[in-house]
Amino acid sequence: MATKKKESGSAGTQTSDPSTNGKSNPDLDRELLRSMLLQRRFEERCAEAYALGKIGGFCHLYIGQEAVSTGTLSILRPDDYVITTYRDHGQALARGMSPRNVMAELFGRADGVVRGKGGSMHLFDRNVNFLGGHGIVGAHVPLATGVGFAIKYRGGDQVCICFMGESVVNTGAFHEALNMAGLWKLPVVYVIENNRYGMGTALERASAIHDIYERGASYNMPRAQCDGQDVFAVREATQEAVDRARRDQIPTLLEVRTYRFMGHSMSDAVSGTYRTKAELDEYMKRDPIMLLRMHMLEHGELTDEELQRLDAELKALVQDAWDFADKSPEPPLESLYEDVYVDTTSDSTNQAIAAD
Ligand SMILES: Cc1ncc(C[n+]2csc(CCOP(=O)(O)OP(=O)(O)O)c2C)c(N)n1
Repeated sequence: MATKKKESGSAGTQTSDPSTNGKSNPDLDRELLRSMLLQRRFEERCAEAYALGKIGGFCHLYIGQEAVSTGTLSILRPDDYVITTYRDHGQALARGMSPRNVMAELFGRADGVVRGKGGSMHLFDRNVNFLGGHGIVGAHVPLATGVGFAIKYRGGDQVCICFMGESVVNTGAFHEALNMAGLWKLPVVYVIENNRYGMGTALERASAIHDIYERGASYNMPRAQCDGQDVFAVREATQEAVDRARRDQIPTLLEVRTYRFMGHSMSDAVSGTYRTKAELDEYMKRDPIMLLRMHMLEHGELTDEELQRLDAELKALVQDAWDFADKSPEPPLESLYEDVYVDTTSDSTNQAIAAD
C-alpha cells in the first residue's frame, strides 16, 4: 500500500520505519487485521443492539476509521496514555479494553467499564491508561495537555495520544491547549481524525484552512498528514511523532485523513443529506480493512480460509460480549451517589496516587 506523508516543523526528524520496508511481516499484519476486524464486527452488533433498544442515549460508530485507532495505538507502550472524544468504541478495543465490559457499558449495565454510568461516549479504563471518552467537543484537549505536563513534571518518558475530530480545531480549547504544549514542549501527539464532516457540516464550510495539520505552525509544533485508510501509513506517521515525544518531549499535530462510513450517530441515516451516495461509495472503495486484507493476500500472508476462521472467531467473541452484557444487572439506584467526588482522604486513594 502506498504511504503518503507530509512533514514539517522544527523537530521533524525521521528515526524509524515501523512499516514493512517492502518486506512482509505476517505476524504484525495479522495482529493489525485482527484489531481492525474486531472493531468492525463489534460495532455492527452495536448498530443492531441500538435498533433493539439495548443501547440507549447517543451512539457514534467508528466504522471506516479503524486503521486510525489500530495504526496509532499499535505503536504505544502499555504505560502510555490515550484520551479521546465520544467516537471511542474502536479506540477502546484497539487499546485492549475488554469487549465484554465495553459492551456492558454500552448496554448501561453494572459490569460496564464505568459501571454502566457513562455509556457509549464515556468509556474509561485506568488499567490501560484510557482516560475517556469525552462528549463535549474539544473539552478533552486541555486534559491531554495536562497529562503531558504531568508526565514531564514527574520525569517520565511516556507519551499521551489525544484523538479528536477535525471540528475541534475551531474551538478555543484547542488553541489554548496546543499553544501551551508547544510552548512547554510536552510529550503529546494530537491526532486529528479528519473524516471531512462535523455532524452534517463539511470541513470546507467551517474551516478557513483545509490542510488542518498546518495549524501546528501557530504553535511551533512539528506537524504531519497521512492517509488514514492505510494502517501502515498511520503507523509510520505515529512512530515518528511518538519517538519525538518520548525522546525529546516535543508534541506533534498529526492530521489523519479518513472517512466515516456510517452517519454521525445512530440518530441519522447512513449517508445523510449532506453527502451523496456516490461520494460514500467512492470512499468505501478504500475500506481500510479491505486494503489490509488485499495487501496480505497479495503477499501470501493470508488465505481465504484463514480469513474466514478469523472472522468466525471474532464474531463469536462479540456474541460472547453481547451475552455477557445482556446478563449483567442494571446498576443499583444507590450507585447514582457513588463516584461523584474523589475521596482523597482514604488510604487506598492516596496509595494509588503515590504509586503513579
Ligand atoms: C462544545 C460542543 N459543541 C457542540 C456539540 C455537538 N456536537 C456533537 S458532535 C459534533 C461534531 C463534531 O465533529 P468532529 O469533531 O469533526 O468529530 P466527528 O464526529 O467527525 O468524529 C458536534 C458539533 C458538542 N458535543 N460540544
